[in-house]
Amino acid sequence: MSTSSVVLRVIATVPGGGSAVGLSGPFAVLTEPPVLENLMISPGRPSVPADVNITVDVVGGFPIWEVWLEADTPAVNISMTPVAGTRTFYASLSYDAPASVTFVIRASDVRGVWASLAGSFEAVDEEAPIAVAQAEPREVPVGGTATFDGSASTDNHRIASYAWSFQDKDAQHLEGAFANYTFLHAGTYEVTLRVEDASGNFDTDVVTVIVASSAGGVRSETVPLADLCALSLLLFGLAAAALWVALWRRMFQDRGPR
Ligand SMILES: [Ca+2]
Repeated sequence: MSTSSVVLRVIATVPGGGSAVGLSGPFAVLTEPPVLENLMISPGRPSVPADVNITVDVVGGFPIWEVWLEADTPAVNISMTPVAGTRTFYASLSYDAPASVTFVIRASDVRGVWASLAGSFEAVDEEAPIAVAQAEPREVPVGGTATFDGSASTDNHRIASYAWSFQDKDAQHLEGAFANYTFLHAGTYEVTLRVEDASGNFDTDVVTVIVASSAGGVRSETVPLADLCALSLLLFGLAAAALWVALWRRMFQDRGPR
């Protein structure tokens, strides 16, 4: 316990100018500052968006005059609110973005004697974005250009990067919420969008683009085997029917009146 020594000097003056001086003491005067303890940050690792509650208990030999919270992010210097019937003071800070936060709490008693306590915490982003891949148009002729659109993707904070990837002979990579690409080969293309936030959380989505060999329709790169079989059977049937018709006509003409 810290003390200072104080001596009181009493001067008594009477009418007519006479006076007397008396000394009293020394007295021991308590100079110990208030104590800040039980600092609590809740939640301890806030995930944005989040409200962070900071509480501290302030005790001392004299009544507490005021308690302040000074933080760097956001830059504030606010008075903490006393909890009635306790020695606890609290304040709340809001975070929409990740941040490394440091703060100092200062408490002063009615004598003006004060003390401080420092703290820190990390406001983090642990929520992955939601990727939404779109393309316009979804069907293009060979030589046509499609625009990839990832602008409908969302995140609790913000999306830091958009990356498009697909295979067109070689692996193709494009960047940006919007990206244009001219297709030179017919086929069906699975275009993957990957969106990532500033904390490295990510999500993917796929949009399909069909590239037709001509403006009149979509040409497949390969014809399914079942379609080839069906076509062969049809041609064979037609040929057989034509042969039978020819035979019957030949027979009818051979047996007819001459
Ligand atoms: Ca996020």
